[in-house]
Amino acid sequence: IPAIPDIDFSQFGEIKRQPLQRIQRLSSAHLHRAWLNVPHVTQFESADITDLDAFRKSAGEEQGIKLTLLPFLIKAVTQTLAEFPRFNASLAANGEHLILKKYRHIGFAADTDAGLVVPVVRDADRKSVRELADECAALAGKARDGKLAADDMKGGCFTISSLGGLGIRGAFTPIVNAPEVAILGISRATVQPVWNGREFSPRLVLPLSLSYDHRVIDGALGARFLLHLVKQLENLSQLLL
Ligand code: CAO
Repeated sequence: IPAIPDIDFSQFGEIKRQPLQRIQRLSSAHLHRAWLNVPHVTQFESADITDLDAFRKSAGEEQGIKLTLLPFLIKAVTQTLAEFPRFNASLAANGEHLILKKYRHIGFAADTDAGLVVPVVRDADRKSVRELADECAALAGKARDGKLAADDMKGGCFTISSLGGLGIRGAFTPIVNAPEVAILGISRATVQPVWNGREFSPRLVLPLSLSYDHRVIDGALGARFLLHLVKQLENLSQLLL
């Protein structure tokens, strides 16, 4: 691709050169590769998580633990992947076949001072929400302390990038974490007036942004995946199975 010209910016004013940290250099190359190789499509949807959030808060209080949305999202994603195996696959390097994975390891993007890392929860489909919460907290702690081992970041099938904790409400277009074929972006849930057929009622609405590799997933499948995910998030008894 045509290179961006190397410019001496000091001709325009004072500058300071800041070397990138190791993780930033690695993720920069990785993201660039994914951006150039994967034809991305992003679809947006929202889920009514009013009931889920009430349950999350009361269960957290009851068990005396900090229960965030992330473990519930992982649970809903693993249940949805079970119905849509193409999202739990990778495209062979020669582009001639799909490799469908029978395991469901879920990565989540974690923001650290050293840069972006993606720890992976192994066999997330076989774990309870409580186990997922404990494991996410442990992995996020290791990430913040710069203590993740290479193995903690390997083998992911699907990634969740949650910016909700930062307070940003707008949807965004996450880059697929290739060789995975899809990634789910989460923004801040907000209370919104939702028409229930008779009146507007205040509901907690969570914005979802799903990016996928259009070589593997077409728009109709993307839409079905998102709608199924919404159904899982909105149906507590199903989600907690
Ligand atoms: N809507 C509303 N509130 C949310 C929310 C959402 N979607 N997501 C999190 N919150 C709340 C949590 O419940 C928590 O509230 P309390 O402090 O009142 O309990 C608060 O926001 C902080 O949550 P958190 O972000 O610390 O926890 P988490 O489990 O949701 O996320 C982690 C953990 C590791 C994903 C997160 O800390 C992080 O690093 N996010 C950034 C990911 C990132 O950089 N993505 C971009 C990658 S591409 O460049």
